[in-house]
Amino acid sequence: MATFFCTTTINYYYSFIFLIFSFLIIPFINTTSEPDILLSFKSTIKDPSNFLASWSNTTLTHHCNWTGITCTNHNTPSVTSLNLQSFNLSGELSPAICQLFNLSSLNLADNLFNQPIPLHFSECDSLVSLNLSSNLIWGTIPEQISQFSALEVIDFSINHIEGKVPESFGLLKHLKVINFGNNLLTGNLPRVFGNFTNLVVLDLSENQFLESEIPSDIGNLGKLEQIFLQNSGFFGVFPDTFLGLSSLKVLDLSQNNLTGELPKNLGASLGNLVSFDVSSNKLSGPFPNGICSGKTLISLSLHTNYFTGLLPESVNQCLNLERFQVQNNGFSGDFPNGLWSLPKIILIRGENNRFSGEIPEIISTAFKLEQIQIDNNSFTGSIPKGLGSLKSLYRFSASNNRLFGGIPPSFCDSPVMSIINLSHNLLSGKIPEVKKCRKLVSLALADNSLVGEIPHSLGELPVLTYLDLSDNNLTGLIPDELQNLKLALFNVSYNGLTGRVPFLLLTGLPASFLQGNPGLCGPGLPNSCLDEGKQHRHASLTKTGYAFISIALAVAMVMVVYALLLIHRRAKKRSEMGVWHSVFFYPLRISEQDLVMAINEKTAVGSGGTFGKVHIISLPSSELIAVKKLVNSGNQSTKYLKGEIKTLAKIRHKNIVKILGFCSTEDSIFIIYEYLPKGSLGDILGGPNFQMQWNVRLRIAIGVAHGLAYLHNDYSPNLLHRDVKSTNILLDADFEPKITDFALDRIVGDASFQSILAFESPSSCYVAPECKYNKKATEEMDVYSFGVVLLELVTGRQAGLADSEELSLDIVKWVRRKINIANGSDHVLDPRISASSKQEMVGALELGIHCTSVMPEKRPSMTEVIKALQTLGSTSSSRRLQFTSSDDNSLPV
Ligand SMILES: *[C@@H]1O[C@H](CO)[C@@H](O)[C@H](O)[C@H]1NC(C)=O
Ligand SMILES: *[C@@H]1O[C@H](CO)[C@@H](O)[C@H](O)[C@H]1NC(C)=O
Ligand SMILES: *[C@@H]1O[C@H](CO)[C@@H](O)[C@H](O)[C@H]1NC(C)=O
Ligand SMILES: *[C@@H]1O[C@H](CO)[C@@H](O)[C@H](O)[C@H]1NC(C)=O
Ligand SMILES: *[C@@H]1O[C@H](CO)[C@@H](O)[C@H](O)[C@H]1NC(C)=O
Ligand SMILES: *[C@@H]1O[C@H](CO)[C@@H](O)[C@H](O)[C@H]1NC(C)=O
Ligand SMILES: *[C@@H]1O[C@H](CO)[C@@H](O)[C@H](O)[C@H]1NC(C)=O
Ligand SMILES: *[C@@H]1O[C@H](CO)[C@@H](O)[C@H](O)[C@H]1NC(C)=O
Ligand SMILES: CC(=O)N[C@H]1CO[C@H](CO)[C@@H](O)[C@@H]1O
Repeated sequence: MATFFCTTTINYYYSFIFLIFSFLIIPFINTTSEPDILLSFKSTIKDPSNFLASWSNTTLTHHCNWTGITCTNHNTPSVTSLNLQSFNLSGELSPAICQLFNLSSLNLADNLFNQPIPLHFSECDSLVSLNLSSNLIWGTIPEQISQFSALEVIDFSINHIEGKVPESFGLLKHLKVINFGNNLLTGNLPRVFGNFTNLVVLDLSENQFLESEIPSDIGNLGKLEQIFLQNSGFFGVFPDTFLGLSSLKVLDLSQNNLTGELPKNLGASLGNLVSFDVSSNKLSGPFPNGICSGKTLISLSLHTNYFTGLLPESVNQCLNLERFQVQNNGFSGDFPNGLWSLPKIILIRGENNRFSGEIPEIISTAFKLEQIQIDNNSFTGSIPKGLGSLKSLYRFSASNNRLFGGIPPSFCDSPVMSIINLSHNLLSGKIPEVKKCRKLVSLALADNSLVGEIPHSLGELPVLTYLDLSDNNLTGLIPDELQNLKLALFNVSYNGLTGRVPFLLLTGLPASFLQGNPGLCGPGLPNSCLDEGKQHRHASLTKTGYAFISIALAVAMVMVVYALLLIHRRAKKRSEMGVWHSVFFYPLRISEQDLVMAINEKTAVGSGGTFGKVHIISLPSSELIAVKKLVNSGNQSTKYLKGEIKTLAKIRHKNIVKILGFCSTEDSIFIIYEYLPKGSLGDILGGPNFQMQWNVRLRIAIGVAHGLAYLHNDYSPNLLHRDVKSTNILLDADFEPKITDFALDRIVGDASFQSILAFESPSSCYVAPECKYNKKATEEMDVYSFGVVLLELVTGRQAGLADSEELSLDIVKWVRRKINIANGSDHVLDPRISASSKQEMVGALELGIHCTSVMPEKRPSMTEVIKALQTLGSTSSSRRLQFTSSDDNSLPV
């Protein structure tokens, strides 16, 4: 405080006065009342949503009753805990709070504090727990972290903390919970973890830039219950010392670079383990002998009462185990047999290894099992009949093994079963009738030796969406009942099926694969069902005399008439089924039926947009159109839908793709766009020989910016694009960009839009970081996405692509790291472009960084972007890239 007032005033006299003055106020501050301390803390905080409204000296509420505050139960109550989690707060964290002498817990998690680690909180003498998780904390962990020597709980997870963990961290000996998960820590971990003898939870997960062996001294921590080190660049072996972790319940070492075998006695020493995950590493060798060993456990599950106390120690292994995940490694040898019958086991994943062994019948006693995935191994034996008694099982996938024998009739008895994959095995016999699994979504039995007919009962499963029965020896007709399903995939290729293909399976609504069944007939197939009659006639002609000609002709006529009637009736049925609404804003000579028939796998192009594939269709006039099929969630009335699409279709701007028309039914909406021959910028960027001059790239950037600015400002109503990315930027023959897939939220509805986006691109690097906090879409979010595209143009890299040296998938982080490590832009600019364009590229890079600022309010508007891009082309004054963390301290570098 004193030094704060002692600025370098020239006049000593005033300094002296100030000095005396500040000595006077120190004792005053020390005795400040708790409400005043809290108000002073509040005064530097931004609280846009007014969550702290109750913090006020004008109300009569006692400060212990203010939002987020907990006090002691004394007659003079005093603040012990401050919980301001998820209040949307930002601004400055003032040290004033440390004057609350009894404050032991401070939780500021899930806010927007944007600053380095607040070391001044180490002045809070009683503080035991500090939670700053999910903020925008940046910078390194300073040596002075040791000042927090009283802390027991430190949670700095989900921030942007970078750099090495300093040795001095080891001085925080009282720590019980360490959580630095989801940050940007780098380098090797210091050997200080043995210091934390009280540690219960250790989380260093999701620090992809760490490069460290697992500190073996963690194994000395007898109280440790949870270890989370997943996806953090750990290499080397699984430490032997972990065998000493007798309290351990959760161990997650997945998605690292661990090698070698697991220690031999692993099972025996992890008796309390609930969750074991070493998936996606490079571990190898046989699984430790006897982990969750089979025989003893079977007898245990039957005779627990008699055996207690007498059993060898190893029997207690794994009894608490619920989740076992060893997938994506190089393990070999027999799969630990005892796992299949553990009393609490919920999840077993061992796919993509070289395990052998059988799934035992005793699996029927593992009644908590929900999920089994053992695809791509060498399992043998048959599918246990007991599977049907597991009432919680919702996924059983064992494709790509050597399972043989028949599929037991009970295989789909679990009432929650939703995914079954037994493709690529040696299964034989018929497909049993299925009735009980009303939640089955996906059934894959491809590439086995199944015979007999496709069960009609499949048509009664209300949510079956993927059905793959290809590469078997199935015979008979395709059941008409399958038309009742809303299939997305229907594959029966390479069987021995015969007869007419049910009409709705042919019309292109599901992706149908029918080839390799010479006996099938129907429109679009090599055999049309009408021809059957003709062949028949010829055959009879050669065999019989002329006397029968007239009879044969008559028969053929009857058959033709019958077939025509049938088609007519079905077509009628079909048109009754779906009511079509269509509006063309352009003279398109295509009927709705032709349009729907043309939407199939053959016409699908490109990497597929987020909201559905695009199909390129040739009109009879040989013009091409692009059609996008969206799912109609049915929330919008047809009238509303028409209105919305008309609104979008009226947009006329040279950088925005034209909408030519649309059709809709109950299930689907087809939007017809103009066709652009060059495809999307994203496809070109990702192509094998991407080459593009800088002036072309700059023109694309300017065009896209014009298109977005038009949507944001000039078009009425103002629109947001909401899905700007390079695959939504199409190029015409002259490389003039046109943006597509704009404002689809207005068509599918906001809720569907959000959920589709979240499902199809959960961590897309085009999505602005504030989308996590703020569900309401803003112009700034579009600007962020545009900035990502601009960075793609400058670097020549695809936004989400890993390069060989780094794991970073996010181009924004990649660019910032490169610039700060190399202290300049040279390593970021696309080397394929000649040095003469460098200055303009640096300018565009700067703009891209500006647009992708973490703080939305720091981003320029699209209009400003256009100006900046246009002046780039004209000025070539020397600019130097200056970008430090203080310019935009929101993002780590
Ligand atoms: C309430 O606090 C504000 C500043 O925090 C101060 O200006 C005001 O005088 C205080 N009012 C009362 C009644 O204490
Ligand atoms: C907080 O409010 C409750 C009722 O709302 C009251 O009973 C209690 O005495 C208040 N606590 C303090 C410390 O004023
Ligand atoms: C968070 O604050 C922003 C403004 O900074 C506001 O738009 C948003 O609605 C707030 N969110 C919540 C959950 O209050
Ligand atoms: C810190 O707050 C986050 C966010 O609510 C919470 O998930 C986490 O459990 C808290 N950390 C600790 C150690 O309690
Ligand atoms: C704790 O770790 C530090 C290194 O940071 C070391 O100097 C110190 O000796 C260790 N203390 C104990 C008790 O192990
Ligand atoms: C994993 O380790 C191997 C060699 O031990 C190394 O070549 C490779 O780069 C590492 N991969 C990652 C992602 O760290
Ligand atoms: C199958 O597992 C092996 C490892 O055993 C792996 O190399 C291979 O890529 C996997 N195949 C598929 C299709 O995932
Ligand atoms: C299945 O069909 C193939 C070829 O048509 C044949 O070679 C094979 O023996 C058949 N298998 C069974 C089990 O019928
Ligand atoms: C209830 C409680 O712990 N009160 C303490 C708060 O802090 C003051 C000053 O350190 C102590 O004197 C109280 O005992």
